Amino acid sequence: MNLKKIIFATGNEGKMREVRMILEDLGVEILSMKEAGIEADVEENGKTFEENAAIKARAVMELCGETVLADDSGLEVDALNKEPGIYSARYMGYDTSYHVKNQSLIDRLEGMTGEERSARFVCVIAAALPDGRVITTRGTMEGQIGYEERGTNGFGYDPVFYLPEHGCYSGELPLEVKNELSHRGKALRQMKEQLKRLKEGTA
Ligand code: ITT
Repeated sequence: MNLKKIIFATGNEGKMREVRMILEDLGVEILSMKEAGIEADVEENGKTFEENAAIKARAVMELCGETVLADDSGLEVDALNKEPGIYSARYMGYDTSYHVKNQSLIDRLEGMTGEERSARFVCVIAAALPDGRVITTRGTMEGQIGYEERGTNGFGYDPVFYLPEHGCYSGELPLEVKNELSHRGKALRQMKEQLKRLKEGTA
C-alpha cells in the first residue's frame, strides 16, 4: 500500500505532541487535521473506546480519502465504577478546567487509600484505510488517583495520576518517559507495526 501521508484526527494538542514523537520513525508524514485543512466535529456516540476511535477515524477518512488515525482515550477509576471512562473529556463539562476535574476525583475518593485508589488510562487507536478497513489497537497504563495534583507536564488528568512503581505522578514525567510507559505509547507502537506491514505490502 502506498502510505506516504497519515492524517491524525484529533483536536487535542496534548495528544498530538505525543503522537508525533511516537510515530516519528515510521517514515510517513503525519498531519494534524488543522495542518491538513480539515474541520470536523464528529459526534462520539459509541459505547466503547474502540467504537469511538473507529467513528472518529472513519468520519475523517470519508472527508479526505486518506489513511486516518484517531485516538479515543480516558481514565477509568475503579472505585467510581470506571468513571469517567469514555466520558473523560466531557466529565463535569468540556469547558471545566482540569484543576477542577482533578480535584473532584480527589474529593470523591476521600477516605480511600492504596489499592482502593486504583485507576488506569486507556487508549484505543483506530486506523481507517481508504479501502474501508478499520484496525484498532489498545494500550493501558495502571496507577492510582493521587492525594493532590503534581507536575505540569502532559495534559488532562496527568497531574492527578500517581504511578506507584515509579514513585511519581504522570504530570511529572518528561514526554519521552511518558511515551515509554503510557497507554498511548503502547497502543501507537502496536499500530505502528501494523502500518509497517501495510506499507510493505505484507498485510
Ligand atoms: P479528540 O477527540 O479531538 O482526539 P479529546 O480530548 O476530546 O480529543 P477523547 O474524547 O479521546 O479526546 O478524550 C480523552 C480525554 O481523556 C482527554 O481529554 C483527557 O481528559 C483524558 N486523557 C486521555 N489520555 C490522557 C493522558 O495521556 N493524560 C491525561 N489525560 C488523558
